[in-house]
Amino acid sequence: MYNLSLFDDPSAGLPKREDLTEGVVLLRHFALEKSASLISSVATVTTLAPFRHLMIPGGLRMTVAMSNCGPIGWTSNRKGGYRYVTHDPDTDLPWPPMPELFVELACQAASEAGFADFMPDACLINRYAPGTRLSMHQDINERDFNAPIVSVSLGLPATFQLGGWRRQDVSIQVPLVHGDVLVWGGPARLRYHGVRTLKDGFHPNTGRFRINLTFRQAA
Ligand code: MD6
Ligand code: FE
Repeated sequence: MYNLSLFDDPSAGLPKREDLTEGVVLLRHFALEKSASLISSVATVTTLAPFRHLMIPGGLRMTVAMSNCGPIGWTSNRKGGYRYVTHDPDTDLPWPPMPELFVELACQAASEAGFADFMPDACLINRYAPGTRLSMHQDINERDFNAPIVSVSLGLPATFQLGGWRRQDVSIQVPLVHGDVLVWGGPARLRYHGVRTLKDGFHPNTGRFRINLTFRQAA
């Protein structure tokens, strides 16, 4: 079980900023101060656009639950495949607006990592329960691969797998904890990546969940 204690901060002593590979910057605890507000905004957004387990083209359901906010949102179903849409297919309503706090944080993180002028139009919200995982994939549904992706981790810790440009390439394991921000772009933009099976635990801010926000310039 993972429980937060003052005495076992897994990122204690690690650098605040780390270049993991060309184009991937880990900003440790970058979102920590805003984390409580981020989590309450996630609750508001997902009241309007509830978390759901999307079906992938092969007919399987994802174990990770997803929602979106912003002008466009990522979705998938059996027939249409992976794509961005302006309306939530479950409610036929536009996705909830992206909270100002989200935009601010994403732009600050991008700029800190060396990507000026980042302006997200999509925020995908992933929710992991213990036992769930995200298999290795590339993010290829965005229009312009020159824009980075900003990824914010909240709640239970996870191991992020950072792979190469082919699915079978070896990956490095990156531990991500509450408040960490990963900025992902440039030559790394099309690397395979995934999230290993979440371990059980309890986090004071999210309970038995990990929440991940990925900000994209998708349209
Ligand atoms: C996650 N993240 O951390 C899943 N994709 O829950 C992603 O799939 C991801 O963190 C592109 C860029 C950064 C990411
Ligand atoms: Fe991804």
